[in-house]
Amino acid sequence: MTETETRNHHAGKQQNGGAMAAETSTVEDVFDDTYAEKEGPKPPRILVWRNILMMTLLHVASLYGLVLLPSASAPTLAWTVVCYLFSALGVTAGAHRLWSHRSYKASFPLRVFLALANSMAFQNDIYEWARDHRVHHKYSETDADPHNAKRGFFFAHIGWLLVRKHPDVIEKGRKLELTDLKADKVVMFQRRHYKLSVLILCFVVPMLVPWYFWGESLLVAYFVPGLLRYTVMLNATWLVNSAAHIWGNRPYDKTINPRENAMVALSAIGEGFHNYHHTFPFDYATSEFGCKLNLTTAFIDLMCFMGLAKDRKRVLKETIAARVQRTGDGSYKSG
Ligand code: ST9
Ligand code: ZN
Ligand code: ZN
Repeated sequence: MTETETRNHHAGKQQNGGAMAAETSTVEDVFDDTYAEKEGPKPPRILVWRNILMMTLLHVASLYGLVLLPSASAPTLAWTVVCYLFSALGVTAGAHRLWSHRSYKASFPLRVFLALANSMAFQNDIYEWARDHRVHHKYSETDADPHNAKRGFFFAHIGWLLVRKHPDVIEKGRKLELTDLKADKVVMFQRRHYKLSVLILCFVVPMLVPWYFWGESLLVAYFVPGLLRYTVMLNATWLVNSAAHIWGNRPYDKTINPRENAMVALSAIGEGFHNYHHTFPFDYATSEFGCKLNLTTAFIDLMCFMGLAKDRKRVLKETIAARVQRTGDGSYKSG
């Protein structure tokens, strides 16, 4: 980003995010243009060998899962898709749109459902996920962003989980207002019992269901709906941080890195409209176009229809149009 672009970036955020967020956002997810990266050399990169080893093993085991895929029965394949979608919703509708951004309200039973789904996703507990995600929005593409995409595709994708965090992530994260998360009994219960819930929901349940109900071999049941599903879902999530911060159009704000990326939206069940999302982080649909390529929005709508959720926040059409005119890159298409 050039200096002029950086200034525009900040100006764009101040004019839009600042004013609008004061009215519509109840959490600290709006870009903070007062933060400046520290001068001088960057802190050394400290590798975390345990994570490097575990992630390598997981990906190698998932390749074996791919080899076993042709020998999985049809119900096992269907179950793999169910586990993928269930765990993905725990991240998209749960940790992301509900707990990080408070873009809608969810009843107690729905929060329990989403917390269980979130444990199946094994992406850190909801509290930690939401805290990291709020720093990601507030200090996007700076040293205080946990997966700062300026450090390249690999770092934004998986590298950030393999090294110690930049001290600014922790320093800024500690100053965030997180009382809403601390006050949510479901979030704190999941945090207290996180390891056990992951063991049961991410590994044991996906494996035992096909074995018990339709006689799938334990080998296939462990490697396909278990490990392969988990790895694909992780990579689909990480693509939002890597690909959707690098490739795609910027119809809403050309001064920020996040992009509209349809492929990412598809695999991440609606989370690839990332230029829109970083421009209007409090919108429950994370996209201007509702349910289009956006299963998560359809799910939240269904929950509202069933009386389990309410108060979906949305951005006015006129506000979007004005923003497109002011800061868009000219690629905007309606619908
Ligand atoms: C995973 C997460 O994959 C993926 C998140 C992706 C986010 C995507 C967002 C995109 C939008 C949404 C799209 C959804 C799409 C979904 C599609 C689904 C198909 N603030 O952490 P430590 C404190 S996880 C304040 O050890 P190190 C911390 O509390 C995968 N404080 O830092 C602690 O304090 P204390 C599985 C913070 O040592 C201290 O600092 N999990 C913050 O640098 C040290 O914390 C893994 O692989 C903060 N932000 O280690 C594990 N951060 O001591 C990965 C930290 O007082 N994690 N603190 O308790 C780790 O092993 C480590 O965190 C580390 C850093 C090695 C990465
Ligand atoms: Zn982002
Ligand atoms: Zn977000």
